[in-house]
Amino acid sequence: MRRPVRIAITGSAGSIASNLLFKIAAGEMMGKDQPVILQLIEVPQAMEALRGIAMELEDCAYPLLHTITLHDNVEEGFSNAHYALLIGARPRGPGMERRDLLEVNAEIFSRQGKALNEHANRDVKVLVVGNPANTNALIASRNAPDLSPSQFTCLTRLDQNRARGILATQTGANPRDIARVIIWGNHSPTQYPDLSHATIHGHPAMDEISQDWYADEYIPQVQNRGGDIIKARGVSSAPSAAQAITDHMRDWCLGTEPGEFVSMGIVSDGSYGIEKGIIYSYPVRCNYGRYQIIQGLEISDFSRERMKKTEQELLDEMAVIEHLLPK
Ligand code: NAX
Repeated sequence: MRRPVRIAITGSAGSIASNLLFKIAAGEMMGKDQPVILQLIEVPQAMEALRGIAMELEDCAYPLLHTITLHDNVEEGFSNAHYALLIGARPRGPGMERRDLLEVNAEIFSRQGKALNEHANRDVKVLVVGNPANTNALIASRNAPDLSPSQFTCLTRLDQNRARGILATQTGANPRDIARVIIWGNHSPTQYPDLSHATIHGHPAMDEISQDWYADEYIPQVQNRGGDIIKARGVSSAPSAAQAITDHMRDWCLGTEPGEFVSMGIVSDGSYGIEKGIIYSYPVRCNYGRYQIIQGLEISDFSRERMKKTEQELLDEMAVIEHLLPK
């Protein structure tokens, strides 16, 4: 048996984590031969609920679940973590402006970045899920000067999975036969789900759908899926978010399928003319625990306009919190 890896998770008593923890403990994320130590982190008021979740995990008697530890602070919770899943965030309250939301989360993610810098394993892989995910990841990374910005990612895999699922339903294909769907930019309604390079059974996906359906129905449907789920269920996506987190981390750590690429929010190196330094969702290929941006894709004017729009939103978000970033 391998040595166990340490996975720290904030927001561990929340809806997403309540689905995710059981998948991790069952080996769906790190592999069926990889024992895990779960370092579960919550705010002090939620520690009792967290104890309940820990009891349920224990009651599943998972062979791969080595140890569970519970923490009401990130400094202790991130200790020696190989992986950090930052799910907890402050939701938008009544009367709260987007600016207030960005600023209050900036404080939370500054502290988490500092704590990762001081206490986590030097090779820690970080996934930010809590919204606004891209900008929260940027803040955490900027507060961790001893870690590489490439260690910080944010979740856009849920958007990619949604884009695949909706296309599968429309065309009657199995999602497994759909490849190379891309999400560019921000995890927000400005994101751009791009099918120009996507394939179904190896043939161009765009041959199977009309341009009008793509532009007028498909793109807005993917962009607004999160809001539509809240309207329908009264609660936000949780099982699908847990699946996407599992997919993101598994691919990052164990590698992408041959020939496939996946979308991850990562620090921009200026590829495709996007501002360097922001956290932007790109198509990547992963191998040996590292990711590489897919280069050389042809970008149409239609795509360029949408990629720029979502980039601009990220630049605007950064402008709001810039004064809170360490110099
Ligand atoms: P819940 O409100 O069910 O759970 C959040 C949990 O985080 C709560 O238990 C809370 O006590 C805890 N928490 C808050 N601040 C914390 C802190 N500083 N340290 C530790 N724990 C803290 O929300 P849930 O549905 O689980 O969603 C969590 C976050 O994911 C939200 O910000 C949500 O907007 C975001 N999402 C992001 C997605 C993405 O694709 N990037 C998709 C799903 C989801 O909407």
